[in-house]
Amino acid sequence: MDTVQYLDDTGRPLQALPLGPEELIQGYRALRRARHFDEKAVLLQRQGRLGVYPPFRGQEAAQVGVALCLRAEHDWLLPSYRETAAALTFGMPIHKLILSWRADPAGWGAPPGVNMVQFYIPIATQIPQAAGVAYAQRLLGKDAVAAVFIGDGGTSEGDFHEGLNFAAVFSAPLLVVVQNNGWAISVPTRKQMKVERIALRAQGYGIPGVVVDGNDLVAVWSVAKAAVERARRGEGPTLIEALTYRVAPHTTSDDPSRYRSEEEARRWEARDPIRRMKNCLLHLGLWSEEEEARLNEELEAEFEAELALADRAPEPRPWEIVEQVYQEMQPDQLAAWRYLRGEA
Ligand SMILES: Cc1ncc(C[n+]2csc(CCOP(=O)(O)OP(=O)(O)O)c2C)c(N)n1
Repeated sequence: MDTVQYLDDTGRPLQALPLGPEELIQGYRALRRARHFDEKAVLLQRQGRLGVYPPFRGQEAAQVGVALCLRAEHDWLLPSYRETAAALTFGMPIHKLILSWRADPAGWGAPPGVNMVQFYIPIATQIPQAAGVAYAQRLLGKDAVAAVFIGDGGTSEGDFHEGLNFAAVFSAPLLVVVQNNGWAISVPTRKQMKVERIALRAQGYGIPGVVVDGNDLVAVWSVAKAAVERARRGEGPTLIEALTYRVAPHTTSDDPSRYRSEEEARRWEARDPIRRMKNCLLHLGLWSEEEEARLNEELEAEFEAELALADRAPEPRPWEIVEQVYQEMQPDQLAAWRYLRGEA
């Protein structure tokens, strides 16, 4: 299968770009904002101010390109734990994301006007749920779409296939974005499947499958745009495979040197999505080092203000741990809740 690509590895356009100057700059700023969050989050985790955190370094374009096609108050985003960049670009406030990765219930749930479901930690359960959310939009007579993300490893799960088949059969307005980052923790993609490309599987469900250079923001954005338009027209789901790489460890608790070569990571770092996009802008005369310095200051100030907001949030109370599972607490939860409150 051909891979959709607009920029070469250094960021030079390979063909006429389908995005205007304003969109290109908006996209670059979103990429930088995501990277800034990720770098800060890893530092906070190292200081013990964040729980276990799954970094996305290297995967910014694959997430940001999709989120930029969606309208937060109209469409739906169902991210896995890896998609903080998508959540941020979609409209989740930074302090909420910080609290979320502190496992503080105050960070869970999206504010009004941001249709995002909390990050999924179990693998692949989000796919059938996203198919349902997307189908519900049709039943409600809206032209809203749902976008769901999964990793290459997650596509080995039954839920992936069930969800895709349901979405295909019911023409649900769904984008299924597989971030193929080469690894499911320590298991390489070649041990997850016998097909060469995950996008080939789309044929088995009777829907379009597209392979895109996941480190090329222009390519991801344009592929996602086409899939969103198709879904809004009522033509059903698209399976997008974004080829990318997890430069960072699987989580802050992982040590990738135990299973992959440093040389592999270095090869991918040379294809960094942010450097490519910056070079593209410089090449087109749309960016300067002064603007870069201003952007850095802006991002730093924004993050510091949001971090202060997160730090001011009240400590979660122990009994909240059982409060948010069911609409009504079950008898054993009620007992635990009373115990934690010191009432039993
Ligand atoms: C149902 C389920 N099984 C196992 C796990 C443990 N687990 C967490 S991440 C992971 C690997 C996922 O790899 P992939 O889908 O490629 O996503 P990536 O982390 O690379 O983005 C596994 C097996 C889980 N969270 N949920």
